[in-house]
Amino acid sequence: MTIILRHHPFSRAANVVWMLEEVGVPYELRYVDFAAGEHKADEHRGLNAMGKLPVLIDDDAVISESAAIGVYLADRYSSGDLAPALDDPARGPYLRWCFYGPSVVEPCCMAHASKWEYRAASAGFGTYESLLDTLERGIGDGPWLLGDRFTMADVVLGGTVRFMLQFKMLEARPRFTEYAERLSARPAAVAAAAVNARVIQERGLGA
Ligand SMILES: N[C@@H](CCC(=O)N[C@@H](CS)C(=O)NCC(=O)O)C(=O)O
Repeated sequence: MTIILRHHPFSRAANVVWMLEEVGVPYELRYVDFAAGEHKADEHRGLNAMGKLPVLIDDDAVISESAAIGVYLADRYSSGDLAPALDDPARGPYLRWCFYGPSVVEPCCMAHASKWEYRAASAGFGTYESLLDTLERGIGDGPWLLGDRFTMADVVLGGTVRFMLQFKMLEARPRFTEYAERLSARPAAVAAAAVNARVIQERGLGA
């Protein structure tokens, strides 16, 4: 069975295309028309009750949540390479960075951009300053989150960093922008950008 990605190029599904290109497995895109509300229709809600993209279907496995999709793909198709093996000590920091995107970076950047008032000690994502400093320290001298070793954590968290920088929701510290440039230069990221651009053109979604 070919992997199916329910996709729209202006959604987090665009980053899942990059995940698939890194893993190197065959896949098909199923366009979900946001403008027509297809993501809120019964067919899609049956796969993800949130009515959101992305959703990945791999035979009997149906996975939503971008970070979960990345972890799934790396474990299933790139164990020991894009995903450290279960008994590899690198698996700890790997998982930490995979979860750091959705649990800290996304809500914290949103809270900062929207000027939410909250108690940082109670909110799991803490303060914006601590996020910036933690991320900067995590990237360090790079080139990747695990040093010389590129993993799916770079696609999961790196995709979020690229998005937040693009929409100016993350302070453009040099370590962040240089990391984003390294990520964008990866052949799989270039291939994914071409796939997403093709869909934009085919569907007449360009400006
Ligand atoms: N936590 C989810 C977020 C999914 C999400 O918010 N998707 C957006 C597009 S990037 C969406 O489908 N929005 C349409 C809507 O909520 O109506 C993930 O990481 O996959």
